[in-house]
Amino acid sequence: MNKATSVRSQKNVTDLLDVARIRADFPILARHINGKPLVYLDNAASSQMPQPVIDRLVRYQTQEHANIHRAVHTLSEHATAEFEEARRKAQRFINAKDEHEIIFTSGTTESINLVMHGYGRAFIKAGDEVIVTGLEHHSNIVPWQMLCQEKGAKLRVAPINDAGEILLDEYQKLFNDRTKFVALSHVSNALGTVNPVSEMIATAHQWDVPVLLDGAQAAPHLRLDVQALDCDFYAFSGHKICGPTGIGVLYGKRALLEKMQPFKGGGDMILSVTFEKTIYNTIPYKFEAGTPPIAAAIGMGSAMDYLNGIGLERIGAHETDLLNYATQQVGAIKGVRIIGTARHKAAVLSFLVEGVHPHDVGTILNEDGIAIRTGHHCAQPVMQRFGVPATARASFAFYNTLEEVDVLTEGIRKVQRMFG
Ligand code: C6P
Repeated sequence: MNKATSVRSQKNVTDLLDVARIRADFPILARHINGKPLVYLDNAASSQMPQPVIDRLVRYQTQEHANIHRAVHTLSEHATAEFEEARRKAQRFINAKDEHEIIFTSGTTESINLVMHGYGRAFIKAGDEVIVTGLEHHSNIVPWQMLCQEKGAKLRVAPINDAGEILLDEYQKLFNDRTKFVALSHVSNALGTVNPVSEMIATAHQWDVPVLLDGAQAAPHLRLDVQALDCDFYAFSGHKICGPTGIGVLYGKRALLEKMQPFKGGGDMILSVTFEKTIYNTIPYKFEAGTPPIAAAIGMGSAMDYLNGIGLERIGAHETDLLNYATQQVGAIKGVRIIGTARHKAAVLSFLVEGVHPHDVGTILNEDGIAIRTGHHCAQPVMQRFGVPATARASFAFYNTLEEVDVLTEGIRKVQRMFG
């Protein structure tokens, strides 16, 4: 019996998820890379797409495509209905109160930029303060830095400890009368830390400060409930939840969205236009200028159906098993250091192999068909905090197996052998 099988029988993972059946839904997982079976462990960058989602996209493109919200012909009315149904799927996926609180964007990055422009530029002024944390992806730093530069506001950063957890005391101490916004990751992409966001939101709300959650790395792994979280904004991407690229969601509380400025001007975001004055459309259309990514939105809705069909709880449980097993196996290799050891983590294992640059680790693993990400993971401040330029990062999805963790572990040993 190999190591993975013994762990699996101990943990009864197969009772939770029929991974073999699930893998059969993902054509790309049958590929060989460099003559070896693909071991895809770069899911935090982008997850793979199952056949039902691919089929949905093909059906849309071959049978249903037309522009939406514009014409009375059958195809346009049908495409409009499917697009709006995708909005309701997104609403249910995160348990938003109202479908009008769901804005389709091109992804997490655009969602955050929309809030920066629509809310930040309208309501944050010189001397105000915006809080982020030391765990953020550049997408949740740079827009707020740009805003602060433009307005003469101040960016304040909640620090993290050596495990990669936000120091809650320090976070709380940052609040004062000048604090006007908090932007915070739900799950860190570089380390996998799951942040105590409910507690952090409650603190911000005591000061009457709205909170945006960057959910890019939470949406694939956790059952989301924006009403229970009571966040003011929530952002995530379709391509990390087995959907297409070029689509994402911004959730915002109705009252906030209604008082925000549009992000982009153009068709569909207006009720009327004259050369003197434009009256903007109602939410969410006010924020969806131009022809949206219709196929991608419908495809993302189908991906949400697929994940719901398996169950986010079962997905999360299997990924926890994978992460625990990987942490144990990779962590046991002499000369390997795990970066990010928070008590509460999701699906991400960042590590360093002593004496080997992470890019070399990634290149050698790729020779054996193992896909991981190496670099700063668009989170340079996290790297700076740990005093490293880069890490190697394995990130898991529900279709990964314990046997694949063994292949990774053996791959890392091979890297060490090659570097003596
Ligand atoms: N992180 C990763 O490999 P977009 O590119 O807009 O879909 O998502 C941006 C983004 C924002 N926040 C977090 C926490 C993220 O992880 C990401 C994307 C990928 O970690 C690509 S850099």
